[in-house]
Amino acid sequence: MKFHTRRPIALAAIILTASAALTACGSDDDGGDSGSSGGDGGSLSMTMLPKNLGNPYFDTSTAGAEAAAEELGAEIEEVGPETASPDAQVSYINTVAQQGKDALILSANDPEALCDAIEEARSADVKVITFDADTNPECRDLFINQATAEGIAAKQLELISEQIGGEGEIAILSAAANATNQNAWIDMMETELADNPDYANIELVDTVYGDDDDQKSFDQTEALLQNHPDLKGIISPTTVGIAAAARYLSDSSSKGKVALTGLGTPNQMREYVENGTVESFALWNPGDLGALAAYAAAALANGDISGEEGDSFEAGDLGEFEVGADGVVLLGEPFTFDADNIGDFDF
Ligand code: RAM
Repeated sequence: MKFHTRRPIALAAIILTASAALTACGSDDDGGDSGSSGGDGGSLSMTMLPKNLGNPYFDTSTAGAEAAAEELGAEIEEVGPETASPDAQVSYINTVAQQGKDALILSANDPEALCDAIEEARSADVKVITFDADTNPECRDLFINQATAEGIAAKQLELISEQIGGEGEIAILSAAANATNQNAWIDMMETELADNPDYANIELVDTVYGDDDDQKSFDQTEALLQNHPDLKGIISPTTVGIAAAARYLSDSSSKGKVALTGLGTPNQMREYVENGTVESFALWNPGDLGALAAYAAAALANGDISGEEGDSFEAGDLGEFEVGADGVVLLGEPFTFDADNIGDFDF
């Protein structure tokens, strides 16, 4: 696989605007220069708990959080299960409560199942910040949202529609069946498919789950193609799923005939864009998402903000952010990657 070094980006203003956050790539952990910080981090201690370990998306979000923690003078450690299941996350949350950490930053594998453990942690004075995949809002202090669910759903439909000429059968290859983030995006896509006349000739024929496991996602892709011989396109709103589906398609007779889009990391998707399996896909910068979560965690733990709507805090080079309704802080908008720009990104 080819890894491109991120070069100074001289792209059109629209790209810079849409992806201001994307330029601060989170693929290294050198912490950068001393810049503005989100507060006097002091000896804050934080734990980062992704859905599971071994997913490059979360490697990048953790690297972003580590860089932010370094700038804040805070300590951060990453822990997590092998599989993306809620049960597997509970014991890590219990440990954080016992350790009396200042903050827990987690991507939740279930909206409800973690709430008891989180409540224990919060009553032990741990600030709980979800990022990437939320719990029910009342369970946590803040949710750091990568982009609006509407924006993420709309982008994926726009891309698949372009790629299949606005008509035909499509299927979704998702992550785990109870993933809050993917389920919110899928709900929005279903609504948009039903309501938007532009999509009147597109039919969603199946939704399957690869559990953010590479092999299962690969096998589910094969099954989708076998079960739906007229399939024109697949949307995979998970970086694990889209990479596995691209690998399957690129070696199959469906390459170039069945379109594939969704949410992927440029480093995992580069070879499939370059070999013509995939035309375009979308994402945000997971490094920036992790960094923003760490700055928000520090601002809460330091008492700079309480998490009320309208509170604002500094997030280093990412700038100032405001807490919106339901304790949600929004990173930005999804960004589209294709053959013309994929060489500019390294994460
Ligand atoms: C996978 C995970 C993550 C999701 C991305 C798009 O890495 O499911 O939660 O946000 O895909």
